[in-house]
Amino acid sequence: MNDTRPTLTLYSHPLSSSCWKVLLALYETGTPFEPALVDGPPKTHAKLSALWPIGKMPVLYDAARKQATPETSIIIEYLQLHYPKSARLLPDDPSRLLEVRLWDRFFDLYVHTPMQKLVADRLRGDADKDPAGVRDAKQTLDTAYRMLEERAGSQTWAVGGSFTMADCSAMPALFYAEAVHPFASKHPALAAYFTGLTDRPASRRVIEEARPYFHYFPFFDALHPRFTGAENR
Ligand SMILES: N[C@@H](CCC(=O)N[C@@H](CS)C(=O)NCC(=O)O)C(=O)O
Repeated sequence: MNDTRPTLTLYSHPLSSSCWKVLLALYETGTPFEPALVDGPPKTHAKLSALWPIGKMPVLYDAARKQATPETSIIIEYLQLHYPKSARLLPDDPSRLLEVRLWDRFFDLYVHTPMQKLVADRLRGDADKDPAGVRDAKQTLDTAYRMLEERAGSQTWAVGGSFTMADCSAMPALFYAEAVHPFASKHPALAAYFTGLTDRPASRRVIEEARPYFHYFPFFDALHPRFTGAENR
């Protein structure tokens, strides 16, 4: 009998912003995979930390190649290399590809990372708070929002007219950033881009799957009711 189970396993959690980035790529391209729930700190998850001792999720395991791939952008590039589907998230043109990589880095380093800093600080005890780090993170976000506002006015997606890896990166970063350090009221073009991102079926799916866990997010009250489901109650 043929084993029809997908060869790809994604070690992930439905609430994790980094996992959303890869889930979006998988859903956008219709690539079959099995999720393996990392319930608790990834560093204490035996299988994940054996595959990637750094202990951050997600990690993709490909049983066909017996290969583990960490780091969201590398996972997406791996998927495009070995599991190419009709929806392409990385353009063939080398100059456009470079631009996609730049904006993918931009969202990871200058939106996602400072957003995570603010979330982590909220979870820390009073003695461990880092006010200077929080101030720096907010400044980085403000600069990023200004740059993105200018950019969003002139194109539909992060890089031109088609949805790419940079948009997979943008969606979770902006989703949680809007709750921890809001941008939408001051940056209309960025807000419109964010609405376009969250309206995609793949985004709706990751949000839906995260909904049972949203109450663990320390800025839960700042999430828009259309995302938590409160709007429909
Ligand atoms: N650079 C990594 C970041 C991954 C990341 O920050 N993962 C978070 C979840 S959103 C994590 O595993 N945090 C647990 C920890 O740091 O212990 C990537 O792009 O994959």
